[in-house]
Amino acid sequence: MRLVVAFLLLALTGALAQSLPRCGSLRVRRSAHSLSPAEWQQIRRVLYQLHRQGQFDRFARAHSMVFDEVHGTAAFFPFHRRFVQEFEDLGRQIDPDFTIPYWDAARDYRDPASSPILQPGTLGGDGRGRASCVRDGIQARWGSLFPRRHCLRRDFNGGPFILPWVPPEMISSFLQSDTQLGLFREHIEYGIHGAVHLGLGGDAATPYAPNDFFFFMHHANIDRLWWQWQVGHLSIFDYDGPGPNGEATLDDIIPESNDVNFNGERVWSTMVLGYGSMCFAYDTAPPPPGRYPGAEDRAARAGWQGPPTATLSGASNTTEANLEVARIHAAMKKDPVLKKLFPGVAALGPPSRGLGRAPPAHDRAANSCPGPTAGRKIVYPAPLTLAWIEMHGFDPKRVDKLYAEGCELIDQLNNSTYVSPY
Ligand SMILES: *[C@@H]1O[C@H](CO)[C@@H](O)[C@H](O)[C@H]1NC(C)=O
Ligand SMILES: *[C@@H]1O[C@H](CO)[C@@H](O)[C@H](O)[C@H]1NC(C)=O
Ligand SMILES: *[C@@H]1O[C@H](CO)[C@@H](O)[C@H](O)[C@H]1NC(C)=O
Ligand SMILES: [Cu+2]
Repeated sequence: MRLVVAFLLLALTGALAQSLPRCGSLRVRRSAHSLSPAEWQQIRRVLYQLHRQGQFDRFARAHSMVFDEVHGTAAFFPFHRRFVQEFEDLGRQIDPDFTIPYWDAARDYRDPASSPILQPGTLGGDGRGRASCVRDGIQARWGSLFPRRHCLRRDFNGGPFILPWVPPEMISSFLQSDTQLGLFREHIEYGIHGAVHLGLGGDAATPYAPNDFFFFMHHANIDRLWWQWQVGHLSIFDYDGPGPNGEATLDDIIPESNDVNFNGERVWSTMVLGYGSMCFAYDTAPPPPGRYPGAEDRAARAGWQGPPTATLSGASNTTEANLEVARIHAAMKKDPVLKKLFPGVAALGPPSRGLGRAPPAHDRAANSCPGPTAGRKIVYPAPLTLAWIEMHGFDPKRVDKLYAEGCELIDQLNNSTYVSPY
């Protein structure tokens, strides 16, 4: 009997008992907003080769094959982390410096079509003509083979515009207040994840979205947010939600297909950046821990360095994130209800601790004519479409409930002294 119990314990904790070697070198994923024209050209050259090799077709097919297993389930985060890394590795065989930039899409949420990432020198804009073919940017006039031969398509969801995405403040609130990874996953998946796919339209709004390189930049960003959540919360090994056999576990196999196969790798091997094959980090997120976290995870985290706002804000721009955090901190003095929505900011104490002095809530930007980004009320994100909800098998009532809560959060901020830097 005792032997059986011991065996069961071993089976349960087996995954966590293992550890992975530290990466010899780390590639640092940077914000796409910070890349130079020359860097975009460098990316274009690598993508051109990957396209010729058929990798885009392969990844589009692979993503379609596992689609139901990796959306609306706990596997959403680990699968996409592993999937993007696999693609990045292929790019590095062509150019050892190749790194997938992340697209901090929330920064562009008010008017996404005017994003610097959707211009002729970057990803290019809306599709043109009857078939909505992409004609500019680093994938101009590309053909795709999956699911059948077609031009790479984009079809913005607001005509020539893209409907608003999710404001960074909302993501900041999720980062701070979601104590369950499962809830955070829902907030991200029904929020910024879906908003960007749907906003671009065309291939981006289908299971074969990897035809469009935006997919990898978008998922690198989703991955950055997951990492921030992992570091900012109780354990970077937190994993819950629907799995292949009921509740998900770290021993689940990462969903794979013949096209992109991970040799039966388990979810746990993706959990810690900087270890095993997860040899990447994010320029504005906390760096990998100094040693592989085990049961003593919390102790390992205590010595963790990073900018104070790194786990409090969904935004990657440190200047803006600092401003956001300081302003929310100032606003919650008058509107204590904000403390529940931003517990991380509330816990900061006087803003002198690492944040710099809080700027007055109503500074020049707030009182002068609103510029293109400053001093305006936050706008609501566009809701997911019913077709998108059905394609993913989400529960529409659940999606609507979380959406309504998000709108309440915006109302709370709009009704406070808070002025958004975005
Ligand atoms: C960060 O935000 C500030 C203020 O909006 C802006 O001036 C700066 O260019 C941004 N930095 C990057 C790298 O985008
Ligand atoms: C807006 O803020 C004021 C003052 O803080 C408060 O009295 C009022 O109830 C708030 N309204 C809403 C809808 O939250
Ligand atoms: C906050 O913004 C939303 C969306 O624009 C708006 O409907 C709401 O009335 C605003 N609240 C305040 C207090 O301005
Ligand atoms: Cu996906």
